[in-house]
Amino acid sequence: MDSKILAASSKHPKPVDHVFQYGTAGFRMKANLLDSVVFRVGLVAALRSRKLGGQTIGVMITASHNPPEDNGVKLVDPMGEMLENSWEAYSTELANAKDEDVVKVYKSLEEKLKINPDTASRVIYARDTRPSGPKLVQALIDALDATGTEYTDYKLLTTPQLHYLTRCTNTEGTPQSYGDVSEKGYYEKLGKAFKRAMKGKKTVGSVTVDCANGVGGPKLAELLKYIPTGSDGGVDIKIINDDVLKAEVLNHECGADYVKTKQRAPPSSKAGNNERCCSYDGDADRIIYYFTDPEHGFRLLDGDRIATLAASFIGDLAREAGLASELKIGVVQTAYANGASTKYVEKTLGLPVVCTPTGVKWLHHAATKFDVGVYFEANGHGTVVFSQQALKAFSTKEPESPAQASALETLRALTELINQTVGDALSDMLLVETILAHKSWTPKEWDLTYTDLPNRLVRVEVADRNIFKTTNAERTLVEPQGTQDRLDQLVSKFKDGRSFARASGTEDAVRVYAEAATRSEADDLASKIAALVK
Ligand code: NG1
Ligand code: ZN
Repeated sequence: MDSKILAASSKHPKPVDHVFQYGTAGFRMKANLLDSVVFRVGLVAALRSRKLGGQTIGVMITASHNPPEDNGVKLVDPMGEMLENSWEAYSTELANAKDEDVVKVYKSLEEKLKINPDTASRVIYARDTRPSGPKLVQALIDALDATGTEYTDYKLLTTPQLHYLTRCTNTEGTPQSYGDVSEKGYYEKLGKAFKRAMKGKKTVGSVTVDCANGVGGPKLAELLKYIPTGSDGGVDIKIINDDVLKAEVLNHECGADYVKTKQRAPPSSKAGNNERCCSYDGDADRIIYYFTDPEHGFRLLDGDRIATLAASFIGDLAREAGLASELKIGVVQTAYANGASTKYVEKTLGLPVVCTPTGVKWLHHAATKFDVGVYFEANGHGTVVFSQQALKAFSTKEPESPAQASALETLRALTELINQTVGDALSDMLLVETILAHKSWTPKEWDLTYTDLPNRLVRVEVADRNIFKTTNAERTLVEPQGTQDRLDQLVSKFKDGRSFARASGTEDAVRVYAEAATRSEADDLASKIAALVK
């Protein structure tokens, strides 16, 4: 095997002087720098699979909301979760090895982790619509062939579809089976669960879906064949920005990241006042809702809104089902969640909120501590996870009334509708549509549940972002010394003021977030804190 790895590696030389890091979103950069990285990630996937006794590992080639010329690669663990933390460091180590040291580092990991090279290794993989994808897939295949790994190429998929398939592959034929191991199985599962959850209801008006000209477009079109639409009741979906043939339009002036950061609808959107709209990102693991209010203009319904909507609906159902005292329901957010949403969950919904550092893996992990854990980043990446106890309660509780039976049936349908492996724009959208249909809400009623505190997020270029060290889920700076005290003093002068600064994990910059009672105060506070950290 060593000579095979050596020969294959020579076809994928590492660009000199480039330092790679497996970050919160895997490896991500300009696609022309990624060839050696993807090859070596293939080696890591083989090691990881062998370490786990031949369980299947997922490899996704995507750069999500980044521009079309970028690409990236990330690994998916057997149950569809993100790669275990310690393996991020092994991936980084192998990605940065000199060409002549690749086999040596591979062998040293094998030895250190006590991996038996004779154990079978299995991988499944997919990519988004970027033109650089097929060439990078070849680099991956070369690594899988060199390591004697069995593999299945799922071609084009959304990131959450690959997470789904990874879990299905590893649970096939067991009592924990997550669904049929095929792309069709994914649509069938969602379609069936959506019909059950909707109970013949229909959403008010239509929803316009901006697919960011990414892989979500064709996949949503496919999903529509499995769900009730238009005259059958259900949901009336209008797809826009679904051009995957012109590479340059991917994420260009559209998509969830554009809408969230620019706080405006994509210019291509023709939706009228009060019409519900949503945007996916380039690999369809994020979703953001929005609409135009005739009085107040553009209104964003972001990840915090989806989390509060889901928590409120599931909390009500658990009460109606007589399970409220048995099940711990909670919401997980990051420090970027709007303070008004946190207050709404704690005070109005009466549910606990946990704050974790940025990065979905932290949120996901914290959510699994609840029986029903709702987690979302403000940017629209999130889902709901259910504990074994919750699943058991939903399926075994004897209903004492037709109302209880109905609530239990809706809860069971939701556990099938929600992609519990990872944030999933298609599944999250069907969840939101189900809740709005049950409540007969337009986006206006949803928007009225609470009022966001005015906030500002600024990106500050600094000489060295690594000097900024935080604690308390990134809300408190421990270094540079004294900075947090000065920050606190500035914040104390603002009504409802809150602010924090942390080094970005994906960009060479420090991000400053500030919120306060009014727009001008939030802006003022953000610029004062930005000046402080500069
Ligand atoms: P960084 O660059 O570490 O702030 C950003 C997003 C995260 C997350 C990651 C991964 C903000 C403020 N930060 O992280 O929420 O999505 O990218 O994509 O949106
Ligand atoms: Zn994404």
